[in-house]
Amino acid sequence: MTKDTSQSEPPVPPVLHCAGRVLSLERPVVMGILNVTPDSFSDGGRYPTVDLALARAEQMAAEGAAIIDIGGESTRPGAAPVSTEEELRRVLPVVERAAARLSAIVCVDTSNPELMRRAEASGAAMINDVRAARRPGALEALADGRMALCLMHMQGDPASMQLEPHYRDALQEVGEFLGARVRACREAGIAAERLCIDPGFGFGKLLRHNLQLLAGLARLAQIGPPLLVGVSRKSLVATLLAQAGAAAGRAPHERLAGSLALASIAVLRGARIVRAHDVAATVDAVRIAGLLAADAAAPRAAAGACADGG
Ligand code: 9MG
Repeated sequence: MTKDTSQSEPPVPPVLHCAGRVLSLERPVVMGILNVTPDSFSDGGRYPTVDLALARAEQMAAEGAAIIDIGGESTRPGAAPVSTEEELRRVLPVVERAAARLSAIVCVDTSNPELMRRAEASGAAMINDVRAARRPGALEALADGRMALCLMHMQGDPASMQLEPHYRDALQEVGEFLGARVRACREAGIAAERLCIDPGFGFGKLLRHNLQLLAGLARLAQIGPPLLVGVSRKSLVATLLAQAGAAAGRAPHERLAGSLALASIAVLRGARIVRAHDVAATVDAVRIAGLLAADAAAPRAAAGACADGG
């Protein structure tokens, strides 16, 4: 699963090439979530017009999101698929206006090759694909363009993925899957600098699988591409809170502090991009975790940064 480090090369600063722009990941960044769906689990139906969606994108960018992830198909457990026509109708007008107005990277959360092509033409610079470019035509659509791509692991599909997730060794299998998808992208002609990888917390995983992945994030980070992690408001947060003694059944909007705790742990274990609903709070958490992660890697640099602040 890991990179060959026997020939020691100087460390390459992590970057993501996004349709002609270079996003530095030397410090971890936040990807703000914008669901333009009627049925997403936490914020479905909140942005029914292009103007409302754009206002939310602007707010997240102002709060420090480096990437705005716009999705028109709910991928929550049990969600039904959406037609191509409907997905294009929901997403493209928002992408076009967001890309024209914002300096943040505009990303589209889709597995649909037709939307991938149309998104780039509308100004998107990144695709977030929970199916890791496995739909027929997806690799070709991406290879023909210059957008960055997030390859996420999911066992099964959203309609049935939480019914019976099964792994011999979740960390090993997710790592092998992500490595294989990176190779498939490279063979299709997609440059390594355009890729990031994501273990897909909650996508066909029970609590014990999510915890194995969280514990093993540093190993996944060694596969090569920058690591993206999404835990924001997920049921994993509520389950862990209940196990730790909090009241059971925390609703999605009551999971902020727990989400920040997990995001910070992810950054300390190597995540470079954190996908989140609550951008301002996550930016602060990720800044501190990023500073401490840098400190662990090169103690004197961060110690200097903390010199006059206690
Ligand atoms: C769309 N979506 C929902 N959860 C996600 C996660 O954890 N990672 C990525 N890449 N996308 C997600």
